[in-house]
Amino acid sequence: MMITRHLLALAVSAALVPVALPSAAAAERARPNVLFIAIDDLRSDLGVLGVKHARTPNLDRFAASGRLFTHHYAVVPTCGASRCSLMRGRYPDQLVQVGNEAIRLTHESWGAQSLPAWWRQHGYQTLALGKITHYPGNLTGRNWAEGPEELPGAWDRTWIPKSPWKTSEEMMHGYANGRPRVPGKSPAWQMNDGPDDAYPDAWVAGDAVRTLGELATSNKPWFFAVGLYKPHLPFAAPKKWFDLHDPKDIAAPEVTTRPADEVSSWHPSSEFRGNYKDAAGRDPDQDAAYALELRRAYAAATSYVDAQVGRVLEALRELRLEQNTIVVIWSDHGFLLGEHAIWGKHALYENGLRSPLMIRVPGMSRAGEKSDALVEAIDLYPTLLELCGLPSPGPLDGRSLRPQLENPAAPAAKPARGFWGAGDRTVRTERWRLIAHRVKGSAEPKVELFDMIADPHEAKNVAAAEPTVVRDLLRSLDEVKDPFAAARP
Ligand SMILES: [Ca+2]
Repeated sequence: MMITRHLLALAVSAALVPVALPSAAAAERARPNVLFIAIDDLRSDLGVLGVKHARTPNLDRFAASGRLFTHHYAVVPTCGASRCSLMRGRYPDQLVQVGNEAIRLTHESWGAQSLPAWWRQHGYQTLALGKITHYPGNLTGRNWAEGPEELPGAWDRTWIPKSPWKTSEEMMHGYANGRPRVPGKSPAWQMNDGPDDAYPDAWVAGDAVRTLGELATSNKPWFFAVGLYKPHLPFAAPKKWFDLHDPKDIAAPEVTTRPADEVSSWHPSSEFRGNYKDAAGRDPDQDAAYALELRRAYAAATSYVDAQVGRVLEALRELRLEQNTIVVIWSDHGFLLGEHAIWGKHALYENGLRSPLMIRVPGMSRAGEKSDALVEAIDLYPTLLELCGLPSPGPLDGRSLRPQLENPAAPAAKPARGFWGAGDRTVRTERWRLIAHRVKGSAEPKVELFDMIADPHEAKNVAAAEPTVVRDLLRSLDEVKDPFAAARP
């Protein structure tokens, strides 16, 4: 099977030289399937990334069969906006696209060119299971009663599993055996001495396995998006996944001090403090034991979601779909577990934006070697266009990762950018991270600059000592459209 062995070469030549293909029908049959697995709030705590306490054998094994991007960055450190950027292949270009309502409130102007809609228009079946856009089930089915579907017309099928949780919101913030979250009262972590299906992700994985079985007999190429919910808060998992993590092995955050107020884009962890409460009233910034409990629970929830990913990948293998399926595993952003005295995302620091991305293309060269190039979530759209041999819907901000898929040493095409709040922007180069924090009523931002090589945990703001670097990086922020332009003085 020349076609499947050399899928990458074929797809690339199809994109560049469409006349070389024998016929449109043959091209459609030759098109690869895409399995896209989205994990929620998973920071780069993987065994394969050298994190000692991590127990992620399935993700590690997958990395050994594809390309792991060690420096992948979300564009916005919150679920809805990060997923919006991925679905568009674009940076946010208006304020609303920096929030969780990004897709629901702006899809009318771009939804027909969204990743699933575009694939669907080009002969793919498109399916979304679980949390893919912001709202689980894409606001269909048992929805949040908040309005119309997020991406109408993009999916042939979009759904959440039938499970003990009554609504998609309960599923997203679910406790064991169908219990919903009570905002402000529920604990931030939970351990249940039961099977994997005590929590929602086992139900998502079960539906994914069944659906792959149906797709295996399809004569149409498919794009199947599987959205898992963990390790998003609450950090919950069956006891067996906690048992993998000896409390002695869990380390404290490296830098726990809050950055200096006068330059800081720091935030007070509202999602964590507003929605969850420790029964004993402990605060993780004041109680080191509680901080370690939370960090262990996050690791356990990560091991739990890793196991569910493993079930889906094993089904793909057993169904003999691997040779014609591109697999992408992605997390929508990172999470700060007490670093900088933040328990949450919603921050432009390294741990808020950096998250795992792995891509496996059948027949790829140098599988298992990592790419250290700086890449962004918006790069996935043009990458998949090229791999699937589809035309581009128009200008995209992302760049295809084909160079890094062919050669893991290929350099980054651009720096990584990030956006948050009502005017904060960041740019990450190989050496620096600059964060420009908007000050209301002033044209001058307050600046944090970290030397990521000398100071990878962002302990020391060196902006005052590096005026030339600051000037150049502030200029580079303006190389892409400012989504906050309308709000600036
Ligand atoms: Ca998320």
